[in-house]
Amino acid sequence: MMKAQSNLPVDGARLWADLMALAEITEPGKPYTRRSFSALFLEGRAWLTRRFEEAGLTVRLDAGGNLIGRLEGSDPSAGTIMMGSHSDTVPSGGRFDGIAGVLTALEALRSLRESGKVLKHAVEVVDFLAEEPSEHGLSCIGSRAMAGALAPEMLDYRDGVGERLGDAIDRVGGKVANLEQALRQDVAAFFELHIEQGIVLESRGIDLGIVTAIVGIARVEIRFEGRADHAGTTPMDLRRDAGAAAARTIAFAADRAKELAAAGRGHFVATAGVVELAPNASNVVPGQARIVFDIRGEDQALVHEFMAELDEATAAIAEAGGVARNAWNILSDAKPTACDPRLRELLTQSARDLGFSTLSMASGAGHDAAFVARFAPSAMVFVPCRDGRSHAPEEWAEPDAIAAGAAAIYEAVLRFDAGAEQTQRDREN
Ligand code: HGY
Ligand code: MN
Ligand code: MN
Repeated sequence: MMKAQSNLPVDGARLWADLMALAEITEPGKPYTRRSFSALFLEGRAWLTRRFEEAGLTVRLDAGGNLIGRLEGSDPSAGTIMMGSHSDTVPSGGRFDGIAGVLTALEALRSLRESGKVLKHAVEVVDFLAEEPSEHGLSCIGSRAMAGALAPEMLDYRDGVGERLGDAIDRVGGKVANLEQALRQDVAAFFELHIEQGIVLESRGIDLGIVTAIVGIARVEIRFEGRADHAGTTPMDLRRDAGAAAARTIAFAADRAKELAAAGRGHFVATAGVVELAPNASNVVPGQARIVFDIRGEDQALVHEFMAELDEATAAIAEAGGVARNAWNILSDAKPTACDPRLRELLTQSARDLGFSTLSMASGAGHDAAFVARFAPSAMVFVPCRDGRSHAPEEWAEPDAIAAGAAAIYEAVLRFDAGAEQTQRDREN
């Protein structure tokens, strides 16, 4: 268990109060749910805006719909140190996934301002829009926009009620007509705190994780078209059962992914998190089936090998089942991302000098840092979460652990700023 530290440079109690207050803004009876683009999400954004303003930050929304709080530095040529994560949740998710990263960044900035220290760099806290897969089927929407990776065709993805993603971004304050304004050339470093969403740190009694790499994530949508028929009168050998094709596909993927996960080629996982049948009635042979796979790996070649096998298997399953595979859509295919070695070292040293143990580890979860890393050196610090549970209301992290992570980021920001000065002096000598 983390040993509580009293002399941290951040206010852990204030940070915890923020976390619990934002957790209150959730769908009643379905904790904790604050889906991107929803009215509740906007209520959470309004709360964050007030907290950013109370902390003395200048606040804006960029063209990608990202909420940004900023504290200017003493040297405009030094650029910006950015921190942040996301405030949206999965359905019935947790109170810490993403939210801890936004609020620890806010706490670090508040503490920095209250300390009277003025950094050379400007410092920002960012709440990235829609990190979780939105109802349109896309994740990391705001950080993709900032990285110039929000492709025009993605803006036409529609949600369950037919709203275009581009219209949704505009509706929450972005401006897709001027997406290029979201691009950043000024970010010198990015730090993201996140709960681990796994069990490694807690099970090994380590205080903080320093992330080496973030897995690449591909999402594939598959549709089968059979024929809806009476479930009682249609002979088995005449059925064109789209549901049976989906079931065979999911079983194939689960077995094959388990084999590849043990192949010694780094972290590898795959799951069918979305399975829809139509007309979805117990006494009707399913005429349609829709599956969305989430496939992740540290080794992108392995992800692509698995996708090729899945493509082949589903074509054979469709053929054998007398159904058509009428959609094979690669919704997204983000490559694995290495975290910046220098920032990792800064985080590790900062954590250790504050008295915390650290472990270098990969991230099986995707994060906004994976897109920020396309335009700025990026690093992540993980905080243990109880039983490794996440994406569930049971998600929990200890107040002291969150405060430790905030302190490590605070310290790493100071050292980066000072280090830049040192590097500057080295360059000049
Ligand atoms: O799915 C993920 O890895 C992240 O929580 N969006
Ligand atoms: Mn998540
Ligand atoms: Mn997250």
